[in-house]
Amino acid sequence: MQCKRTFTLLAAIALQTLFAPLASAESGQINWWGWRFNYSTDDAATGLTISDVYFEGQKILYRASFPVMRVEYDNDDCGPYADILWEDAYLPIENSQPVSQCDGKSLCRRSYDQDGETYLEIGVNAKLGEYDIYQSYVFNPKGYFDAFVFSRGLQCVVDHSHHAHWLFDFDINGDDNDQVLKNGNNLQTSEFNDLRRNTAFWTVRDAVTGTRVEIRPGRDDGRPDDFSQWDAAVRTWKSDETGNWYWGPRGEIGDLFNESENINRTDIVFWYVSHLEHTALEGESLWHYSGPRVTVILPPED
Ligand SMILES: [Cu+2]
Repeated sequence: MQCKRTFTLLAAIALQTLFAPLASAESGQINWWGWRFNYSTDDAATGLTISDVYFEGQKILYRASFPVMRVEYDNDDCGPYADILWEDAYLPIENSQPVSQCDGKSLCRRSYDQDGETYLEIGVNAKLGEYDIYQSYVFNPKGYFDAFVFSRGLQCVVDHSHHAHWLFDFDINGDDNDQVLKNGNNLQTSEFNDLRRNTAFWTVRDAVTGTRVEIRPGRDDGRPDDFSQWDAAVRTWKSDETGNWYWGPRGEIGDLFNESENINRTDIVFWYVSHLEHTALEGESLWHYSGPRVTVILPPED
């Protein structure tokens, strides 16, 4: 009996090794409760991206991506780091951490009910050094989605902050005629940096159709500091400003591409930054998460 059990165990390990899910890029398409989009981890080193995002047949985003998470340790005891999610970092989820239903998969695609609401989640699990990182988008049929990043782990047992950067390349009803407003009424005409302290939410709308989105901070999006000084930045779209992160751990989005160019009735991109403080005392197993909510608001039908 002992022998047989040993054999079974060894066979199981061998099989597991044989069929161990390799880190590999994945992509696909989703059509779910009014939402339609493509997702991919193939795109070079910008985490899980969603592209050609439509809600109720209206184009909302060309692409949303996660180019970098900058990390600063107190007194530079470790790092600083520019954590970039890419193919070789993807690892299968284990022990339902941080989400259930996806054990053994690095790309998690699931739907679930919570508090009477239905959600669709698409996320990717990764490990970079000692960090576990899970980056996801969670959609609701009412027209909003949350962009999340979960992280845990300690590269050094020292207090530090993670600064997660999302790049939303909005194309509301196409790439022309987009406008950006602060707090729902304050129209912006040239590129700017912003703080949640000063602006509660941002609107991106199509000036012709009136279709719009509101971008609102998540509950735990933290505060900027000297190392990462801004919460949001809006720029004119340019192809060479919307791909990979080339600016290392100390690259400050507030200083990048800020040339006071026109952002009224044109193609724009929206950078959003959350700041996760992580104390050494909390240990390496506690997950932190943060990220903004994007809500689509369609104009009333005639
Ligand atoms: Cu941390």
